[in-house]
Amino acid sequence: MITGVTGQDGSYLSEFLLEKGYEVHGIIRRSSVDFRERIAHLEGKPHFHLHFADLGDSMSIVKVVDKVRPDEIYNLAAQSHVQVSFDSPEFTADVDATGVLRVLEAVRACHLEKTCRIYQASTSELYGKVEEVPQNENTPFHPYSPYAVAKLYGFWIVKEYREAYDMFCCSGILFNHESERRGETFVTRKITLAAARIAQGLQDCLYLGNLDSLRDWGYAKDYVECMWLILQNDQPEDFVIATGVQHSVREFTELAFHHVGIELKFEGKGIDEKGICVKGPEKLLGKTLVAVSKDFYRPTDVVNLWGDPTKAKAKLGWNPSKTSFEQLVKLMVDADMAKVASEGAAAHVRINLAEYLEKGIVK
Ligand code: NAP
Ligand code: F7E
Repeated sequence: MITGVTGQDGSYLSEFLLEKGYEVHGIIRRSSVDFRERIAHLEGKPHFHLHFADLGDSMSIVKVVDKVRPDEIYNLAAQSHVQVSFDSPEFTADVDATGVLRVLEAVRACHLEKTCRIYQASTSELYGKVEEVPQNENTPFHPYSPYAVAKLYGFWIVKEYREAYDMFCCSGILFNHESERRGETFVTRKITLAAARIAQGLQDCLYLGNLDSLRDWGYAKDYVECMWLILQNDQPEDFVIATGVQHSVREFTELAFHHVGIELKFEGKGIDEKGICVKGPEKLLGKTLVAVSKDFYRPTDVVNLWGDPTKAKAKLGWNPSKTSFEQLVKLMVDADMAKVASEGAAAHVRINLAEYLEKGIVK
């Protein structure tokens, strides 16, 4: 059973488990629209089932757990956007903190605590205002957003149920992982989509926040394998999942534009920094293609995430170097170049929305 099945990770994990011969039961929320872009290609497959439930509604979770009686639960559902958690802190706490408790209690209510293994989608955001670089399983937590504080509760309640009730429940402390299916307002996807649009003449400028922020970015498809490996381990344990390689938002931006044939030169500092086109199509030469907007700064920002995946490598045999940073950026840019080229008129609605997002009118 996968909560958050319609999300980036849920869609890749579904494919991974179906490939392994699993019967996959996904949880979806009721929505006024009935198109689930990331899993549309899986709907209708004989071993893929969907159920309505909401992490804010414990009865709905109990009912699905009782009906499905899962051997494994992957709790991926969350309000996962850090900046949005400053705007909706209470909702974020309800889903990302209490929601985890609801899943654990549903398993107990259905008397599955001795048979059902539970994976909790924990996060490098727990390290927040970092106290050590790079971060491993023993690094102290210092959450630095309403999202991270909620996820910290999720982490500790999983640990508590493991010890109090001897349940096989574990947290994967995953560092940022991206893909062509990443939500369009996370920084990597925002950049690759904008690079594709600018290259194809559909957008003038990309507005970003803190260009100095450092992240350890991996490929989501590689990371879902680790979620499964964590539940196949002999013991219930928590693991850091990361590549062990760190880059800045500025470096990601330079590389993404490079892949669409545009070389950027960054000039200025802080809010006045600009990425100017120094090589590329004639009409873009000398133009500011990247600018900084204070709309994308956060009240508190996490700026130095860098994971140490030694334990996952040694105990799970997981390979953190399967997809390099360069390959990740390229595959995301290639996918967005193709998407922008093929969507034509349909892409227009998205483009307008993206412009609103860029200018901070909608966050
Ligand atoms: P995502 O694309 O934002 O997907 C989130 C999923 O949660 C969606 O399926 C969403 O459903 C669902 N959801 C939200 N609120 C819900 C509710 N109240 N009840 C039921 N479902 C709900 O996130 P992701 O990138 O795949 O991340 C998966 C998980 O890993 C999240 O818990 C995230 O916090 C965590 N995480 C992510 C990263 C990363 O870099 N991607 C790193 C560390 C941890 P709708 O489609 O209906 O909105
Ligand atoms: O920001 C900076 C921003 O929103 C990365 C979630 O999956 O990973 C994700 O959270 C960095 C931050 O991801 C913009 O300030 C600059 O320092 O892509 P992001 P995130 O906040 O790291 C963790 C591990 C999770 O658990 C979360 O669920 O980039 N940044 N300019 C920007 N960020 C955004 N979104 N937009 C900008 O324009």
